[in-house]
Amino acid sequence: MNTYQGKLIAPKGAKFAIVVGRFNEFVTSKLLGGAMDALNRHHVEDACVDVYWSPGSFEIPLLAQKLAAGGQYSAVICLGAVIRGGTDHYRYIASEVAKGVAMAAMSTGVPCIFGVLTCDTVEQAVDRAGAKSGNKGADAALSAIEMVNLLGQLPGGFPASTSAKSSVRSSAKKN
Ligand code: INI
Repeated sequence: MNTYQGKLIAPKGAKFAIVVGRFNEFVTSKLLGGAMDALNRHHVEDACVDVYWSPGSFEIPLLAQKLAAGGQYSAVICLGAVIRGGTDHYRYIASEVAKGVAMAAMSTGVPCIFGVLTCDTVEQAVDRAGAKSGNKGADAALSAIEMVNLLGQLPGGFPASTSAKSSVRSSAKKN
């Protein structure tokens, strides 16, 4: 029996994009700090990371999709903070960003990691951004490294983004 599992080792030459929403920046900047810290601790240097700020979480999927399809990045780490307000607005944003990030990954073959907090209160968001409940930005960065490593073990190996690029090209040809 063969069992495959990603190690927390980024393959040499792996490049990461981080897309981070500016809305609730007091939380998302902490997620970004946690993600960078986790990447650095796992020997991913700053030069191998590009950070893109979107206005809010709703805009994250489009950026993630474009970056993943571009073929430059091994993974896209998506960070945001959606916090329930007095209306339903929160619910629409939360469901669109979750669906959109999943679609970006599925349509390109590049891991797009969901590090977007969806919280009832500001306190919950702060807790998950480095206070009581860890740092979900750091967790997202570790998931990204693990996925890049795991995809590298699949037939075809690393870089995973090469196959994504060719699948995007071939679907573009059909249209
Ligand atoms: N964006 C967030 O990232 N978090 C929120 O909690 C939020 N709320 O609640 O409004 C939010 N709104 C902005 C949204 O993401 C878009 O930027 C905006 O609607 C423009 O498209």
